[in-house]
Amino acid sequence: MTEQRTTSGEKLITLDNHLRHRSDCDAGLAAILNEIAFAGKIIQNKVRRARIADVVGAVENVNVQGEQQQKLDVFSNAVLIDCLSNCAAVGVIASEEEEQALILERRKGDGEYGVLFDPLDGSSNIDFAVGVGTIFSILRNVGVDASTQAAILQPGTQQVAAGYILYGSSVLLVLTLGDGVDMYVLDPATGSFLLVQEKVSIPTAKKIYSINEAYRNDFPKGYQDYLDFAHASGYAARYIGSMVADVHRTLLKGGVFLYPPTKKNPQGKLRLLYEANPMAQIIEQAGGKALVGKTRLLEVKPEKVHQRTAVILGSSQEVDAVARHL
Ligand code: AHM
Ligand code: MG
Repeated sequence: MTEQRTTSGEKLITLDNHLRHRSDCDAGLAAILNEIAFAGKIIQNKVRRARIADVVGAVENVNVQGEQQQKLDVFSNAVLIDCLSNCAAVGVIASEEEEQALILERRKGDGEYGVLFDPLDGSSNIDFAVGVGTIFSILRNVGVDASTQAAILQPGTQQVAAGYILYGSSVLLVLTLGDGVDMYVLDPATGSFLLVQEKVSIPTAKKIYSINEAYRNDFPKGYQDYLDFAHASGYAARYIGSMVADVHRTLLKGGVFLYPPTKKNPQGKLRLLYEANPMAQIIEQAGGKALVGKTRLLEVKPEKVHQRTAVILGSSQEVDAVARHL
């Protein structure tokens, strides 16, 4: 892991500056990432002022997945769509909160990227001031056709960039462009995301598992066997119930994060395109592994925008330990 060092003692490389000096980031991609970061600043402000601004709690709608929408889900979704719609490089947008992918008609054919996101993951935790986050995936906008969603139904290996913004006790942007993972922190004094770590790497092993163990009896037998192994081997359990926060801890501290198939969600609960794929790319780029059962998660060919998947991701040795039991 490379810690940023400066002569002043302050970390002063902004996200924008850092992206401008990368050969693997064209102007369109940089513009999109800056728009996502800008949306994140607006969302974090609303999250922080949630009780003051009266945006705690649910709206009457359920979303396309049949889940209760929180006021902040709706707000965050609208902010991201507004910001990304202003960006000429975006041709397609897909969100957890929208039934269909939005093809930006006026740019059909020349918006060269597709952006997929979960605007506010873990939002059922928002009323309790628990860390929540925005997860995003950026793909090349191939074969845009308003009648299909082909542009976004690409395996995770095709992601040009992926990342998340964690609205926790500080606001972090974790990003990969397919060549390592960089971490930025939002500086409240300047309103800028500042680079704090390049080439973030995940520990290869750590005896921590992160799973909703209350569903144990609903998991396939292999996962139950893994939990028995973990109990017998001195593992600790850590589960926030907010994927961004659980994956972020796993990235920095090591361990394994799992969301197996359950009787209620036989395909798993998490969404492949805008939750599992971006997190899998971050973890792989940091030196870890991400699987669905025994298959590499990033190679799954998606069939539906809101497709669900099981997830095993984290330190390579810990992911291997789970896979050995399946
Ligand atoms: P959401 O996108 O509706 O917020 O749901 C996803 C969240 C993840 O953040 C978290 O990992 C998971 O749901 C927790 O699910 P459970 O409460 O079943 O453990
Ligand atoms: Mg989510």
